[in-house]
Amino acid sequence: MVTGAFGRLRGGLRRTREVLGRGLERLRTTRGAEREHALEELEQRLIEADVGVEAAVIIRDRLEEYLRTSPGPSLEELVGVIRKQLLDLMRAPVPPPLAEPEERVAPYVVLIAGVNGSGKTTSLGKLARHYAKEGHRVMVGAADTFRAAAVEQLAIWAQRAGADLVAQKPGADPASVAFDAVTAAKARGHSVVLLDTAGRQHTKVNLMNELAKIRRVVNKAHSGAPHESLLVLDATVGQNAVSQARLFHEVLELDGIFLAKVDGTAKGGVVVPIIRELGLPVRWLGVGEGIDDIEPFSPERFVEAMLAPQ
Ligand SMILES: Nc1nc2c(ncn2[C@@H]2O[C@H](COP(=O)(O)OP(=O)(O)OP(=O)(O)O)[C@@H](O)[C@H]2O)c(=O)[nH]1
Ligand SMILES: [Mg+2]
Repeated sequence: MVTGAFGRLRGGLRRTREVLGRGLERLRTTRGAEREHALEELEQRLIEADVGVEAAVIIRDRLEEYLRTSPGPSLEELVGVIRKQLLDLMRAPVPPPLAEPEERVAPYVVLIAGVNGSGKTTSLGKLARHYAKEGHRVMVGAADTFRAAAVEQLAIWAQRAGADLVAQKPGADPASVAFDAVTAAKARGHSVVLLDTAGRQHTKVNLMNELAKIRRVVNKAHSGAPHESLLVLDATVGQNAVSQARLFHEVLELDGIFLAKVDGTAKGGVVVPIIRELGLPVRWLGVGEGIDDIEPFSPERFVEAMLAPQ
């Protein structure tokens, strides 16, 4: 794991942590009607951190119950109550973790999708570097043929990561590029293929169908592929990420989420409704614009970063 990644994750969740910390402090130091008010406020703060209304109400109820039996709690105790609740909420039934790229399935193909500007290309660059560092030979396919600049941007990331690139002219059929990339990777012995796609609004049916086509064609190039369809979500959009994920999931049968831009948002709590309401695993967190600003998702580390003081 990247040194300092936890620091960056904590840095990213600083605003969420401060907001919750202040709420808990008020809860600890008040009594009676004022405490009632502090509970209301904390519930509101949780909703603002985008954990979802359902989770916010569950956590509030649990805190209320705790305060009834322990009217003078320490801050640590209150943090402990929220920590346990958040972890329980994130342990909702989620499909088991996927197999990591294995020799047996090589090349392991990852299809990357998402709305415009969510962070797809950057996140792909981070994944390319991650897999290259693990000793994989990585091929990158430029299936975003929509803008000429998209290929150039991807080529830079591929070079930084030490990955090879397959691209065609702007305007080419994205499914054909994806097919070429997977076929070339098979022929040249790459063990991981990462496919970049153009940003698309989840409400545009024809663009969503194009993704389904890429998926089908990739499967023709290599049976079992794509082994992983990853949706890149921008954490700063909060709850809207959940509806995006729902529609992409319908078309792509997603295997997981790459939650980008967790740094600098107070909406990091959105991982809770993503896991709970969609039953999709969050696989990765993007915690900055650099190639090493990636962190595998772990509920424990995430909750720790969200709550731990100092
Ligand atoms: N702070 C921060 N910025 C990020 C992160 N990931 C991506 N970005 C920034 O988000 C912006 C968009 O990133 P791209 O990777 O180009 O997004 P995209 O989804 O490929 O965009 P399109 O291909 O145009 O749809 C860039 O300015 C990135 O630097 C992250 O984890 N943290
Ligand atoms: Mg892009």
